[in-house]
Amino acid sequence: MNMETDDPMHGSAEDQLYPTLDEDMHSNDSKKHNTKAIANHEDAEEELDDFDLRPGSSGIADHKSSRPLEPTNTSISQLDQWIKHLGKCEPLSEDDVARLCKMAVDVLQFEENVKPINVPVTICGDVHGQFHDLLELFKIGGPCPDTNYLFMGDYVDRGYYSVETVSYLVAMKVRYPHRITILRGNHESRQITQVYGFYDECLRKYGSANVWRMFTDLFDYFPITALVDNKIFCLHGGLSPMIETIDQVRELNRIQEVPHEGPMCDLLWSDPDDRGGWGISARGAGFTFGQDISEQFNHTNDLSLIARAHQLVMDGYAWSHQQNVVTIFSAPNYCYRCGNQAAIMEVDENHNRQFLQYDPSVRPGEPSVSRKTPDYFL
Ligand SMILES: [Mn+2]
Repeated sequence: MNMETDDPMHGSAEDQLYPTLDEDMHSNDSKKHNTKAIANHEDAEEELDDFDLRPGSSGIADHKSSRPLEPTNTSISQLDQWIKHLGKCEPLSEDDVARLCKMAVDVLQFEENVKPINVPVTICGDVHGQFHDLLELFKIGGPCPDTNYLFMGDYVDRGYYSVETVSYLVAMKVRYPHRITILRGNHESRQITQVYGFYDECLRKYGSANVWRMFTDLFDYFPITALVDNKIFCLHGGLSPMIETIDQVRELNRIQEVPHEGPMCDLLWSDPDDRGGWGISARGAGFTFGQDISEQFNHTNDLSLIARAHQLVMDGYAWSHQQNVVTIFSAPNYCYRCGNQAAIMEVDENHNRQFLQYDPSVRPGEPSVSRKTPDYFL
């Protein structure tokens, strides 16, 4: 399978660490800013200082708890209120985002780099700020906490509602910490969000970069991989030439901005490829890896499958490497123009897998659709 030939948007819908200047998802103002920021990589650090990029500058992690946050009646009713508000696609106030992010630090800081997860669980790919489609996802897959969810990153950028999308998922995470897992994608990063939309959206909706600073500080705490019943290794991007065993992932220090290279970068940026071995990625970060690499990794770690997201696939899911790897993409009609279906993968108590595909959410005034018949059993 070659996902690139399937992809009508190849080149403009694929993330780049250092994108070319013909990216077209931005306003003129932000384009000016971004052009300046990325015109010369040597100057990038100077430019970024303008926005006080220092991790921790939001203060959300200044007073971390020494043990996981225990929900109280007060915090539960507060969270339920926020979830209800966000469910109408209305952003929280800046003060409430600060409260939410502080609570989330005290949940996420205690999660492992490789988050253990039990079946049944429903595994989801990129959402990218398409808030109405996220609500559709929960309709198709069943509401949380009745259904357990694992999201594999890329909540922000590209779509118009990154603020509402990430606020909603983080609020759900704090409200139901044992029912939903949110991994980090390559877009959950200070650098990438300044180029692909989340930074500009925060400025537009809040009038300052404070909310962006809080969320990007929070992203440093997101776990980077998950392991479903010791059999399905889940992550945003793919494998790394520096990682042979899952134990090596456990040893990484993940509480930092996504680095430009190295194992943590690769896990969030790499892609499977038809070519064998390791290859240079056109994205400018991570690697491509062949079937030989996936088979070896699954054999070494006694895995049945690598589940990952990160690439647009027209059916919402796509197998590669003779079913050693599956790609799941959960943003239908990506960027509101790619024409792709979205999918999620349910894994039941017996490890049966079932894909549920869906189209863009129906907007007010249009007829609603019911849960689709699954098209695939294994
Ligand atoms: Mn991605």
